[in-house]
Amino acid sequence: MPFNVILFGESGAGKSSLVNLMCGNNHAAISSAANGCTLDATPYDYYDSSGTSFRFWDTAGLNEGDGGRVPRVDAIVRLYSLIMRLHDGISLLVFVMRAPRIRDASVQNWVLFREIICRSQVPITIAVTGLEGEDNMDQWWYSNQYSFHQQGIYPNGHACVAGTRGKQNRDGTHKLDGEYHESREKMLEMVRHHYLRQPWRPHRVEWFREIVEVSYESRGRCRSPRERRDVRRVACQAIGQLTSQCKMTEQEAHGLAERLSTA
Ligand SMILES: Nc1nc2c(ncn2[C@@H]2O[C@H](COP(=O)(O)OP(=O)(O)O)[C@@H](O)[C@H]2O)c(=O)[nH]1
Ligand SMILES: [Mg+2]
Repeated sequence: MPFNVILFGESGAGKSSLVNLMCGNNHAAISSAANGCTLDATPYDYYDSSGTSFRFWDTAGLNEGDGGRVPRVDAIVRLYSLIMRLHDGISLLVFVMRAPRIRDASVQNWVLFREIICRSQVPITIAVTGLEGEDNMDQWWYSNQYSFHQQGIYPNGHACVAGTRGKQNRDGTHKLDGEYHESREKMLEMVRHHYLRQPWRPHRVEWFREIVEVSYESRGRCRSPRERRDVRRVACQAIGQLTSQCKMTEQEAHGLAERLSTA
């Protein structure tokens, strides 16, 4: 069974480009349009030279929602359904963002995936694209990591890359061929180094359903007082995170929790 690796991030960050870069082909559609072109999650299999198979999931972009406050609920729900669908479990999340700035929506996506959906059980790495102009792409991380830490973003690993080959030269080569090949090695090395050999199984996120039950007490099945306390604690924590860190209103958080439970 291949190990599932999910790439997520805003539209236009370079997710599809990085899937192609790692797989060494052009199977994932790349979009220069603002809306992006990946509507649902698409798997791309890659057989690594180390003998391991990976399944890279190119996902819909999580765009900023109304007023730029929350990631779009639809995109979140789609991603959550994907996670629930992956019965072999998840081995790695790759958060893709475009240099130079961490946008608010990126921070919220990070929190949502790492702390709320995966309960910190799956390693998350960052791939920063758009660094072809740097003399030393890797240096970018060391010059900027402080601002990530300030926002509570502590990735398990990082790769500073160029996800494009750039313009074609007259002889058929491309301007950024060197950076592109270097980036491919860095991305694959990051995946090989950080993926979970024992994938995290999605049924554990069952608790999200419980949030809904707790939100709508009358529908809840019978539980012992202790169980109820535990469920309530987890639910309050999750809804608290959705509201404080993802800047959702309580009503939005409950609405999302309800949609997730049926996704
Ligand atoms: N300059 C530059 N452009 C990139 C880089 N990575 C991707 N792109 C371009 O950014 C646009 C969006 O990329 P895409 O992979 O479709 O982003 P996605 O929406 O996250 O899948 C495309 O025009 C890519 O060619 C990069 O590292 N540098
Ligand atoms: Mg795409």
